[in-house]
Amino acid sequence: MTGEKKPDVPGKPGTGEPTLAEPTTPRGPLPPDPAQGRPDTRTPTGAETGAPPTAYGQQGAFLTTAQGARLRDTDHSLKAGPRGPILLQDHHFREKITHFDHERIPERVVHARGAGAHGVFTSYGSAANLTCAGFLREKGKETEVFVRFSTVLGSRGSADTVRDTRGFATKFYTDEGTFDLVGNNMPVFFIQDAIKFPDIVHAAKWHPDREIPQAQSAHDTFWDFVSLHTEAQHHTMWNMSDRGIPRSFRTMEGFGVHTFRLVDDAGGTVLVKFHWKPKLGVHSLVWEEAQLASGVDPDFHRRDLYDSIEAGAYPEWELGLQVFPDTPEETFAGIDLLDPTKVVPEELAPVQPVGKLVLNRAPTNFHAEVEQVAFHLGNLVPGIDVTNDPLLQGRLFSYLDTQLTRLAGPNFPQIPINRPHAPVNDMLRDGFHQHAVHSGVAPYKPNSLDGGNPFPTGENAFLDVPVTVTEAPKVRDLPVSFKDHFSQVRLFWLSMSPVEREHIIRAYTFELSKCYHQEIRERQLLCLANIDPVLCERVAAGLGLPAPEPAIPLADVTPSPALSQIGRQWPADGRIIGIVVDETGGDDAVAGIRETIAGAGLVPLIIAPRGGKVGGLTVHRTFATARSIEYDALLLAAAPPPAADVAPARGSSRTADVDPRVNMLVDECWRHAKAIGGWGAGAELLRRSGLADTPGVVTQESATGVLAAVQQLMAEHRVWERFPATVA
Ligand code: HDE
Repeated sequence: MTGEKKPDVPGKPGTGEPTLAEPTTPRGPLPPDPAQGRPDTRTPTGAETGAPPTAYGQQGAFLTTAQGARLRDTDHSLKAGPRGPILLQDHHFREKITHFDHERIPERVVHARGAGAHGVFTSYGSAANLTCAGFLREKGKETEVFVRFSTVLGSRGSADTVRDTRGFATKFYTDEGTFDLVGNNMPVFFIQDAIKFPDIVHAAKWHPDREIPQAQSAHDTFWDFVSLHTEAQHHTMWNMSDRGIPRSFRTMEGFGVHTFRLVDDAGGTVLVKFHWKPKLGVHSLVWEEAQLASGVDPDFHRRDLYDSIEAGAYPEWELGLQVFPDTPEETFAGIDLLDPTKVVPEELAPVQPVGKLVLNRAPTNFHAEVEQVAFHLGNLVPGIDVTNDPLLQGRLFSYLDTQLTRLAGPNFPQIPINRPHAPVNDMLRDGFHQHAVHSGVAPYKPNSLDGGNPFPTGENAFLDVPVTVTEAPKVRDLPVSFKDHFSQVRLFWLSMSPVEREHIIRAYTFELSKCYHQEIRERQLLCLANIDPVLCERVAAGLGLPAPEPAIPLADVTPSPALSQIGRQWPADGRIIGIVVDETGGDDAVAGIRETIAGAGLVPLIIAPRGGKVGGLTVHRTFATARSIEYDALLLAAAPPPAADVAPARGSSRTADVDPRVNMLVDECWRHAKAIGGWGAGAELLRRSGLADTPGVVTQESATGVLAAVQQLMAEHRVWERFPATVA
């Protein structure tokens, strides 16, 4: 089933159509998709018994019961006469309803809302001198992967664009067993010891009495906890920064957070931190977009992931390593590598690329794959080992434990998405939902009855690195170095550009304004005072409170420009350009522009007064649905007049002859710092609205000239000059 080509549908690159398969593109029914045959429910053990695969899966054209008996009717329950009561004897009714009643499984206690995709990881071979893990060591080696992205706080049905940390969990199905890299889009965590995980999660999730707010940290219990528990301040500032509202999953960085240990062929070790670097660069929403998307399209990130895969604009990341010598102190440049609230600036330890991840296949069935996938930090392969980071150590227990309830028993590794691609020969037996038909009589060691099978081996086997554990008393404590809670928050703050700082100030102000308890706001201001006086004063001013003095000296830190998202150029692949046309479909240039955009690997969407076709062009969005959030740039090929059934324009009388929804779209795109271009009547509209002479607005007579200038602007993601820089 893997890698099978989907039938060609309109909307593929090179067809002249937009690269997204638009639902408005008229087309006949698709031919049967070979990937949607029977679900593959074989287990590796089942296949090994030599039984035909069909013995294990669903098949055939006819509807049957779960036991394979063909059915005549599934629309009517068996009744005592057409007007009579349903008979208890109706076995099909009872099977159908009972199964339905049990369709849902418990959602994850955290990271409940997610989306996943299949892909391939290709090793560059550059880590060959660091690890014996085959999937990293061998140049060109391809390994199948499944990745699940998630928000942390919200329930399964919550909105995608809330301010939150994002999960970035990757399952590598390597030849040597499954390796799970269960990371986040932020490199630090709220707590330093796993025993506090229930505390931070109880504080950050909804209030227990009313179960509000959903998927938000803007409430009293969250700020109560983080202001009292100052080791959370670093992660909190990452959440308040633009990293808390990613533009899409494919523009997020990923981090393993903890320090891991790599082992080479000779048993030599190094300490490493894992990084995922997105090909399209790190790119975030602006706050107003995030709020709009929560209403206009709560599935914004999920949709973007699947649309981009469908369009062939496959999301890509490079896996990189920060490498540190494995010394007894486990520090680097004075930074404790076991403290998960600290980063090592990339300027001190550059991220070395070791491979490439491409996501190229959406799930076939969301429940079977995205809901049932089970990640676990203990899924390690030879060549990768853990360290004593006390957060990591606790996670090693939690993941396996949580799956026992969530996936109802100990046999969840046999669920198709969780099955290793390496041969399995364990001595684990029985339990709920046992799919394997194990042969043999001696699942114990030592045995003579099964010929001593299976045999432990030293060949290519997992190695627990024999690190020396210092002779120390048994204590409930942490190292002294973990007590520095503020210096790296200041480092992060000072590494931001002015516009990013402005966003951080606004995020703190918004969130704290949502708290009911004055003492919580005041306590958080005390924390901000220890980070930076400007930050503290600005947030205090927004809250109408006095700014307190710092309780500790401000840390003397060197900023790390690599932490900022702004100031670099990125490829524009797969990004979306909206083109506004009128009832005529705009001028002749539109069709050509659309093809140029699609040919360059971007997605052109025609925005018109109504659906269907205008002037021979397929309409993808109408004025009724088009909002700025969807577009990375906007082109105006016309200045459409107001539709008869739309309320008259308000605001500028200079553009009152233009459809107010177009005026709103242009205003929104401008406010959200998107590149805007226009030619002909479109350019005239921009001039009349007073935007033509502002940064990032292109007006020219030639449509191709406009497009070229807009594409250039898109390389920086946004027209940052439009945001007033009030923080130096
Ligand atoms: Fe998790 N975390 N976590 N976490 N975590 C879970 O496992 C936990 C932490 C992360 O898409 C749970 O299967 C503890 C850090 C991701 O399925 C649970 C601690 C990081 C996902 C759990 C942490 C993560 C989870 C809930 C503190 C980034 C979603 C459901 C010691 C490095 C995986 C599940 C998916 C999920 C426990 C902290 C990332 C309860 C105890 C740090 C991406 O086991």
